[in-house]
Amino acid sequence: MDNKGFDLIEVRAGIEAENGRYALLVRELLEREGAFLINLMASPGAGKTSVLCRVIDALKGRFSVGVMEADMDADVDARTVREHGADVVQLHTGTSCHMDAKMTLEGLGALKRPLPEVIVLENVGNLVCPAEFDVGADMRLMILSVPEGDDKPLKYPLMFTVSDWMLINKIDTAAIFDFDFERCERNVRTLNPDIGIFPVSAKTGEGFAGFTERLAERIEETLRKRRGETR
Ligand SMILES: Nc1nc2c(ncn2[C@@H]2O[C@H](COP(=O)(O)OP(=O)(O)O)[C@@H](O)[C@H]2O)c(=O)[nH]1
Ligand SMILES: [Mg+2]
Repeated sequence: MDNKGFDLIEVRAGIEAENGRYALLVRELLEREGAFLINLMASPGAGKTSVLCRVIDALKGRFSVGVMEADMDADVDARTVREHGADVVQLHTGTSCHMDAKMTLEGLGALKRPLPEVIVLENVGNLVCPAEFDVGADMRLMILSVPEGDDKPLKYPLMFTVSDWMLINKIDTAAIFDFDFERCERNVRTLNPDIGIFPVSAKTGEGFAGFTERLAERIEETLRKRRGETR
């Protein structure tokens, strides 16, 4: 007890340290098993599952693909994804609005062995909490959908700051929502100058060929290193 008359314990720091230890275990597992993990994050309804189905279709001829579907309670997305031929586990997070590294490690433990070469974690729909937790993924991929507005990076800066790549989904609706792509990019690049930005439509398929090609190259590069191969 200090002179304020009560104890002050920084629980947040403890949570972060524990999460960091589990994230390290996730990275070691991916390294050992030769797998690439994508942490897919977005608001509810932005198009995570729709994008995921297109990504599975594009990658499944080239890599084995697995999915971890995180949801507070439901399992509709797991069924949709299963129909696209990916090995899938459903993770119920209960009252938690995000996945942390410990839950991710548990999810990886539930996937078939050998682990799929590409594993996508569809995180809980939320732009705040998932941004705060490093789950040990190789890539943080976020989706902003056109109806959410080109000023969303200003409202939820952390998500845009920590992501490696960003998809702007639902570009088929751009005219209706008066979405300004240049303004959006300016807002994002102020926070994260190096972020990769890919405008797509999971509905029409526009933009997916270029995006999935770049994604496959990135995955291949990492997996080659994990297999100890040099180019
Ligand atoms: N117009 C349009 N609708 C989309 C697109 N992508 C997803 N949707 C619709 O948006 C809704 C939410 O998509 P879903 O993939 O379930 O989002 P999630 O909650 O982020 O997983 C569904 O009704 C989809 O059909 C798109 O590119 N264009
Ligand atoms: Mg979904």
